[in-house]
Amino acid sequence: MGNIFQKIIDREIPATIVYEDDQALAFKDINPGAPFHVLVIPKQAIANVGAMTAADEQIVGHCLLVCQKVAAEAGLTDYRVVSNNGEGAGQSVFHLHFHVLGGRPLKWPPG
Ligand code: DGP
Repeated sequence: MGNIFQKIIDREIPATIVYEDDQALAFKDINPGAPFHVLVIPKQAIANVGAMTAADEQIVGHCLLVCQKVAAEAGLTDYRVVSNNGEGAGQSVFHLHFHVLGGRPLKWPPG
């Protein structure tokens, strides 16, 4: 049981996985917003940045290093890492995830 990302971790639904280790998983976003759009998630269930506790510092730092790794492996030097926190900010899946977007010019701020 769990949200859609837990099902991806558990291999109950398919995803194009680009990186995995004991703590984190990275897979292609099903609805890409850029030529490169990967989601990096902790295997541990944390709803979002707002739900983090001090105990989650290590795993979230690890996820950011995975963001760095998948972007570098794709040959990207310029990319965006973003995490939507709450429905009003565009969060639709309540399992912490970092979007890694690149491969096109990225304007700031996003809409
Ligand atoms: P957010 O809106 O920030 O919570 O981002 C959720 C992202 O998850 C969104 O860009 C689409 C993606 N997504 C939702 N369901 C699936 C799925 O089943 N597989 C994959 N690969 N991505 C999904």
